[in-house]
Order: sequence, then C-alpha cells, then structure tokens
Amino acid sequence: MKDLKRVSKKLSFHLRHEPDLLGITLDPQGWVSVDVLLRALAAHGFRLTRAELDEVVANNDKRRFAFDETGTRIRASQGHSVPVDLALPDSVPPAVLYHGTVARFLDSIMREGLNPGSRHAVHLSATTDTAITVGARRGKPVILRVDAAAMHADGHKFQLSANGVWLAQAVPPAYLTFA
Ligand code: HQG
Repeated sequence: MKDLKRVSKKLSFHLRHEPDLLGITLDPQGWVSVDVLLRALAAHGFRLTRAELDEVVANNDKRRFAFDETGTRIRASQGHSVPVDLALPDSVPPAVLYHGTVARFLDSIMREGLNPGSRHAVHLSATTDTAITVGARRGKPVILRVDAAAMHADGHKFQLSANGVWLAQAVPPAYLTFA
C-alpha cells in the first residue's frame, strides 16, 4: 500500500487548491468523478487503485475526503482555497468553539478578528485539544475562545463540515477571548 500520508497530501493539494495542475475540474460543490481523478493521477505518474483510494478515504487521520452517496464522486470535506460552495446546511454551534493559532498573529487577529485568509472559511474546533494541534502546526500554540453562542444569537452562520470542523465566514474580535 502506498504511504497514506503522501496520498492524502497529494489529494488535498489537488482537491482543495490546484485541480488545474492535475487537469481536472471540480464542480461547484467541489466534487470530481473518482474515475476522472484516478485517470488524471495516473496520467501524472501517480498510480492509485480504487481500493487504495477507498483505504485513504476510510483511514485518513482527519477524514479529509468524502465520497458522494453513490460512491462515484469524491471531494475534500473542507480546507479549499478554490471557490466552492460545499452546500452545507447552517447548524447551531456549541456555545463555545476554539481556534488554535500562534502569538505572532495575535495583534492582527485581535484587531481584525479571524478571517479565512486563502481558505473559504475560518476553521474552528469543538475542543481545545484539536485547537492545540491546529495551532502547533505553526509553533507554540495559542488557543482563542470563540463565543459561538453570542455569534449565533447575533445572526452569524455556522456550518459543520463532514469531518467535524466548524466553519464560519469570519469571527469579529468582540467574540474572541483567550482560552
Ligand atoms: C491566522 C489544517 C492574522 C489563523 C488544520 C491561522 C485545520 C490570522 C492562519 C485547517 C487572522 C490561517 C485550518 C488575522 C486568522 N490576522 N492571522 N486577522 N485570522 N489568522 O491554515 O485554522 O491538515 O488557513 O490563526 O488542522 O490554521 O489541512 O487555517 O493561523 O483544520 O486538513 O491565519 O488546516 O487541516 O491558516 O487551519 P490556515 P488554520 P488539514
């Protein structure tokens, strides 16, 4: 079996950020046919069987990818920088959500709030453990507490991705405190 992490990184790159570089087109909700994807990967020297793809989708540490209900299409569940409408329903968030970041971003975050940067949404976590892992990707993690109950009461929309990430368009600074 191919290295799962290597396959996951390759799929993330093309299904979230650079479909063009693989010669594939994502539909408006981010889906692409599994056959088309496997053929495009093979054409670029990255041979992957359907069974191997199934294993990556099933065993991926963050369940980053999902098949549609027919199993014929695949997409990344979140994290895109290409414009997609995941068509996720709005959901009522837990009263408190967390965001893991690092100290060097704090001045800007406390001034502007959390913004999605190059991604299509701000990623928020239901637990401090997950937020610590997210922040630790960039250095010593700093955990911010998001008053999601107040945001929701004030009309801000939240969606829950298929892999348990809470998504929001932005988090104004008034809803942020240190966890
Ligand atoms: C920061 C990974 C300055 C924000 C993870 C973060 C996650 C600001 C960075 C997922 C800011 C954006 C997403 C502002 C936000 N001023 N900095 N106003 N607002 N930031 O990678 O949340 O492995 O786009 O704090 O595990 O770190 O890819 O977002 O540090 O789930 O599946 O700007 O990516 O998942 O960074 O991570 P990112 P993120 P995967």
